Amino acid sequence: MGYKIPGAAMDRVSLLWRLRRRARRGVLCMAFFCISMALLYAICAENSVPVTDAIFGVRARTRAQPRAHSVVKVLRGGAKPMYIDPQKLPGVVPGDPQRPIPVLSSPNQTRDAVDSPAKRKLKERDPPGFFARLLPRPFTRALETLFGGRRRGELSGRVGEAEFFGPHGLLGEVWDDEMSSSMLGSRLRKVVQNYQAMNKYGVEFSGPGGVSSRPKLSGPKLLCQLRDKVKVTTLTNDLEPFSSLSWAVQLPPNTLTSDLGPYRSCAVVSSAGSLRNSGLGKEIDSHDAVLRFNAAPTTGYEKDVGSKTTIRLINSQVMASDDHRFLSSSLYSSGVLVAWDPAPFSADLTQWYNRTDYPIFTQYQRYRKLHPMQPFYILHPRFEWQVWQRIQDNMAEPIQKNPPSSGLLGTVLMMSLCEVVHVYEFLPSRRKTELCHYYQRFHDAACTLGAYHPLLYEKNLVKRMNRGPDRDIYTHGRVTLPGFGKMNCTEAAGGSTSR
Ligand code: NCC
Repeated sequence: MGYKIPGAAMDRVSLLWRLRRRARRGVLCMAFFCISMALLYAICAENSVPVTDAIFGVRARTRAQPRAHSVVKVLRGGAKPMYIDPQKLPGVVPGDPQRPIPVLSSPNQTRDAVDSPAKRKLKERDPPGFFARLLPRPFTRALETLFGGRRRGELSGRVGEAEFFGPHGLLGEVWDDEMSSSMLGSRLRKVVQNYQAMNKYGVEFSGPGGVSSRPKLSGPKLLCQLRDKVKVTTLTNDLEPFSSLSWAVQLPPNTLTSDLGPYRSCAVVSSAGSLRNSGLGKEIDSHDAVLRFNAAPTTGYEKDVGSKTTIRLINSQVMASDDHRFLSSSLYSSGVLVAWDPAPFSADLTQWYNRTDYPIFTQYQRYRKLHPMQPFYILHPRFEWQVWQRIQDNMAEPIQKNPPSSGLLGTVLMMSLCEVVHVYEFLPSRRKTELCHYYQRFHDAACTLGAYHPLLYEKNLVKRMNRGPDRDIYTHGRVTLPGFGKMNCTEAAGGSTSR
């Protein structure tokens, strides 16, 4: 006689079986849902930033981004934020001080003569796999997203950031002065190209730049061009339309260059993450004047960045955003303040005054009431566009039609006040890292390579103008530039290309 399952037990077994079946279906549905979401993300995300920016404007998007995490502030209207596991950071790249640093670019090499090392590396990179070539791009992207291939290099797309910044990264050992947007990964490249096409400030440009046939000037000639064509100037209280406004008295009567300097030696301290563990603090403080940017602190970072701050150059976003507590934070209340805001290319002051990117003038007035004795200047927008023009004239491709970063503006400002200027970690040293700032913990290649600002090209220009050896860049992230007052431009005009 066979064993009979009693009715109640039978019910329980079938109930269990049904529950298990439902659970399995549930898991399958969830998996299907996750895969569809990942596919959707992979297909849409690549275009979402430029499209949102084009339709609603950069500020609308940045405002809409969550404020809780500082990573959203990586780029002034730049690329999508990314989150990276700090454990996966390439971190400090150990360098051998005894090893000669290969000179990756020489002042007079022409673009066509040789491919740059970065470009060569790009060409040598593994071709895409067989399956990757068969599958349409959205599917390969989806697979990358699903299996984590994009997590590290979200902004640079095809090329992970580790490949840019690591020991064998595309950035090489010392910045290559022919870096171009084609070397960026697909995502960052798209953001950059988007800004190259967008023209928010009405840039009108006709110069030798933007084409590969433009003349490539020697370092000394570039320096003299910069000196002759760029005038560092700030707003004064006698300038229209300010002179007729009730608060004009708050503006200084003289320009910054007539009030400050000359200094013998100056340091410009970028905010780059590669300043961490640099031990450069003492060296930086040994300069007669030190310029820092935006919200970059010194307290707690003295060993790496020093403690002296003579001038702080701040963008209008810092003045306006609640996060920075511009009016109340002690970070801003010592030294000389210099502020700037992107203005129309025409540098028409009335137009700019009526439509600033951020409320620079309202904040300026409030701050001046609280700190009437602190010197506080506002850069004339003509200056930012003159610097932009120098970059564009000397590049082989059209650059972003947005003002240069505070980094280059501050460097040129110091060149007009000092005999010699050392710029730290603007051109990344052997410590190069995707860590955005030395004082924050978020990672984004765009901080170093640019998105909104034409930072990539700014760095090309600075590399060409550098008078110091490549070793200084490699070990200290240090660039040496002569002050405008110390330049011998008759020699440069005679065609001298020597260092
Ligand atoms: O990041 P930021 O710059 O304040 O850095 C100051 C200057 O240091 C150089 N830098 C920085 C980081 C890095 N990894 N490499 C670098 O070479 C750059 O030259 C940079 O200009 C700016 O230029 O004003 C900028 O300001 C920030 C931001 O507004 C402030 O940090 C305040 O939060 C911009 N980020 C955003 O707008 C979201 C940044 O794009 C440019």
